[in-house]
Amino acid sequence: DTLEGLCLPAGLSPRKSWRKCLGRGKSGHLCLVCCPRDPAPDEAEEDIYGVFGRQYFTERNKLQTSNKNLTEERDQLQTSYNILTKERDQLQTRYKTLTEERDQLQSSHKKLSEVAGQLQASYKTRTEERDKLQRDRDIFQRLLVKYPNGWKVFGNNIYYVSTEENNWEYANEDCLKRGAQLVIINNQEEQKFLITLNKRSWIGLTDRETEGTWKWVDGTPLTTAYWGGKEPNSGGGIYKDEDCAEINNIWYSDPVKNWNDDLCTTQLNWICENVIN
Ligand SMILES: [Ca+2]
Ligand SMILES: [Ca+2]
Ligand SMILES: [Ca+2]
Repeated sequence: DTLEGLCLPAGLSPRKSWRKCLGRGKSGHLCLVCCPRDPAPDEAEEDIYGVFGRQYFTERNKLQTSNKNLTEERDQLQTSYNILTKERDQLQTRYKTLTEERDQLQSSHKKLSEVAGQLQASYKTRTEERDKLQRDRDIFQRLLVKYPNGWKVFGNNIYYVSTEENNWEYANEDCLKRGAQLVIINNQEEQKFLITLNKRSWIGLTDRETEGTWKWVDGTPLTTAYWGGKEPNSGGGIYKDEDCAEINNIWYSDPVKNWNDDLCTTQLNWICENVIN
């Protein structure tokens, strides 16, 4: 089928040509004369494998190019994947750090809230204390005007110890003149306070109306008493009819057992009491 010859392609060196005869026509053989170009291995192969070889090599070249492209794409994807993996790891680290920071902030916020709550409570207490002190100051300022000298405050009451001595009736009248009354002892705390005044004194208690039935000057009956020894003894048969009560810290040293009933004409100091309002 083939016949070797010589061909001269433009600008290239002379080379062997070859031809391929496709078949017999009316006027003889129908052949293709081919001249190889410079130097192409594929075409050299084509020289060997012919037209069908060309299709094969074209396809192969396409596949090789495609493979090369795919390899490049794979490498790019691999690089991208590596970068993305790295970024994901960084983001995970960042997320972890942020989560820890958030937890710390939440913890901090909780502590600060507690401190704020304590401060608010403290502030409220201080404000209440201040208001009470202001009220007390106002009360004492009024008391200073109303009760100049010789009056002493205990709880919500104010007390006056006389400087002179006189009988129970005089003492009672004197307290009324001072806008007060002879002291009524309502509880043990008040009893103990009166002892600190350290004066044998009349108190506002009497059984003048009915012997043995002791009443305070405001008409209320005696419920809790602090009699000393065997008092009240109404004179114990020696003195008659002791109807007025006194605090007697001379005879009795127990601060909650020192009342005595005495003759109402006895000359003693006395204690007046008034309620602060
Ligand atoms: Ca009282
Ligand atoms: Ca009596
Ligand atoms: Ca007595």
